[in-house]
Amino acid sequence: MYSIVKSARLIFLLYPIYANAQQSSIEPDDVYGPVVITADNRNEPDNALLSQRVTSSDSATLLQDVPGLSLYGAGGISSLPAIHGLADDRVRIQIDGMDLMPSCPNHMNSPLSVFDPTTVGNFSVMAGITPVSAGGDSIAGTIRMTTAQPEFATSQEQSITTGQIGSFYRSNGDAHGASLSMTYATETVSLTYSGSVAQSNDVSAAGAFKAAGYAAPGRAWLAGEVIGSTAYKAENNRASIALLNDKNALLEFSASQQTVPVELYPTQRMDMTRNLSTQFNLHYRSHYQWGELDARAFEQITHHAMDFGEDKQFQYGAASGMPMNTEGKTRGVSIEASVPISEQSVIKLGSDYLIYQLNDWWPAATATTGMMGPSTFLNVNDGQRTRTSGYAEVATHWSAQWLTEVGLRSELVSMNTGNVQGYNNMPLYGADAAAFNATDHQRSDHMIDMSMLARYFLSEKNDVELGYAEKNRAPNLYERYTWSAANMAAIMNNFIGDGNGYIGNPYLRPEVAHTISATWDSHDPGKTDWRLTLTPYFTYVTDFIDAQRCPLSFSNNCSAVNLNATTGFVTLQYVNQNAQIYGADISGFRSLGNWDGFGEFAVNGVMSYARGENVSSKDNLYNIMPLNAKLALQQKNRRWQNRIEWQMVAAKTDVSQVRNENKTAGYGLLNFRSSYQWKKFTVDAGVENLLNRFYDQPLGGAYVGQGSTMGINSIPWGVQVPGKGRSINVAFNVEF
Ligand SMILES: [Cu+2]
Repeated sequence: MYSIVKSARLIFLLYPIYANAQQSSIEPDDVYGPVVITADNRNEPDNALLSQRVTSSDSATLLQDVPGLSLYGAGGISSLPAIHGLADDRVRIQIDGMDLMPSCPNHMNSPLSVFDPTTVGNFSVMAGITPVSAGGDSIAGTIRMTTAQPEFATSQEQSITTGQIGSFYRSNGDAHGASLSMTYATETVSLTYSGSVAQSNDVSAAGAFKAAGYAAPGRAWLAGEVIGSTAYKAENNRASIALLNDKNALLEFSASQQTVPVELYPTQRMDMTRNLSTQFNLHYRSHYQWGELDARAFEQITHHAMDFGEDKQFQYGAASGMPMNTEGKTRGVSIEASVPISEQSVIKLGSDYLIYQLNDWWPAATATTGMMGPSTFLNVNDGQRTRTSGYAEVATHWSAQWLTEVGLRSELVSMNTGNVQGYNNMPLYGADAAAFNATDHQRSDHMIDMSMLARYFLSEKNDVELGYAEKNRAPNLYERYTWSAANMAAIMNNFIGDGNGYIGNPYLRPEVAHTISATWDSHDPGKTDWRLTLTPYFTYVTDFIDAQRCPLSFSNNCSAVNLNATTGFVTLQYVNQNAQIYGADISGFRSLGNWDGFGEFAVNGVMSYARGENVSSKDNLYNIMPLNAKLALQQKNRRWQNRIEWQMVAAKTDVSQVRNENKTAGYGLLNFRSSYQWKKFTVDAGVENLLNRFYDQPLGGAYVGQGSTMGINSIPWGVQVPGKGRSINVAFNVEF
């Protein structure tokens, strides 16, 4: 059995390796040094992917050890990755080559959340300076996730049948689940099915962070340490077929679907009561005399429904709940050719076309005219956003020491939406709707991205990299087209989990980020004994989409009290301002060698610092991870691996004042993980938060997980979502 991963690394790496162009073959690691995490290299010292699956059913958490990457808390399986302090839509997320985006006013169904961690084959993270071929309509960086590559039989084997089955249990939240995958393959055809289920109850912090009591009128009792609205249940299915011809051309088609019957959100006023996300992906890749061709067509269809979940008040007078529905559809095609143009250079030419359609509507909750009736509230009506782009990128190996990469990308983002209406035409909704409908909604943004990167190999032990990038992101449909300044409607539009209400702004311009970044990478010649990398960076963003307090001139729903409040939840409107983010990441490892009878020992560590400032308002940017470090000691002999990890996080004191962001205290945590492998059987076990320390997650968001969440300040303000208390985790996996 062999996997085409080795012969076709190009599927997930940035630069193809040309079999017949030895000298000019350029490895992506040479140029961008993306952090690549694979499920296939369990034996590598710093591989954490497989063993991390035991700790979480949230795919994004597999990235938590990547330098410079942090996670915004959300639902149990849908945290949002941030790169150097910039999160969500600012990060380009590609899953098996598909550019996906959430379809929800709270970004509950983020791209990574619709794929289970057990389907992740490989992650590649490009921070800051992203090649234009991997970027577009994003300013922070790119995360590429690929599922396992198709396997084919060798000519001796004729056919193969392989698979694996696994299961896990986590004590905190009584989380459990199972996964299965099966592959049947001949030399030319490979069929794979994979499926998984995962569920959890509400998880608990290490101690009480609010008073015990009924979660909300008519709801069950919640203990003081239980973090309300953290339960979830999800099912994933994926089937794929891949065909490989004798010229090594690959044609693959996959269909995947996730059903989430329920996922509760401690940081949102609403919960996900159903989400059905379906993806179809057709991919072709082939080598020709002139180079390499890669083409793709895909579609994602999302049906999303929200209401108040089991920890939030459901009955508000005559209104039973507040149904909110979203439907999103993304269709995309992309084509890319890589052509060697000289002994030293490869050019990559590509084009993408993407059309995204969105409807977001809230059916009446009462038959009478009032807060929520009798008509349907149209939050985004017939929204459309299309991206058309083309790029060229040249990588050149000038000598054995030195290589460069330059790229240019042109992108046109066009969007439009239909007219809107509130639950009724009373002044609360009528005036805002009329003002929105009176404006022209059509927008076109032409954006030019540029990246330049040089890498110089100073010696066997040292190399340096220096880069500059200019990147653009056009506003999303919610940022431009949500229109109601009524508190109750505005708080339903919130991506970032700060509990505040957000109002769109049709006059937003695209964000333009200028980033300079350098990496100094020092290591032993084989990169096996020790390594130390340091990456300082600086990003200046013009027209950064931040927020201002709801301006009195915008709507009669905006109030002077809201304008000046230094506590409590507030309503905000998106606005273009200038911002800067600077910081540095340090990471490294050192082998401690073989200790008699105990196996190989190694230490590794990562430390990140970031500072984000709004230059226009002199405020701090929201949710910037304070100084933090992780130090781990690992031991490995043939079957056993053990890892003890110490995580240290400083206090978060630079907070966004416009959002009344919560400060958090510093903390330290110990985690322990162990893995035992015997033939085809693997057991992973671990204890998270070994000492059961209480802490507030700096990026956990504002706690709005229980109570009367429909009223902007009908729930306590100032409570941060705490981190989980101790959890004992076990998982097993059998290959066959
Ligand atoms: Cu939602």
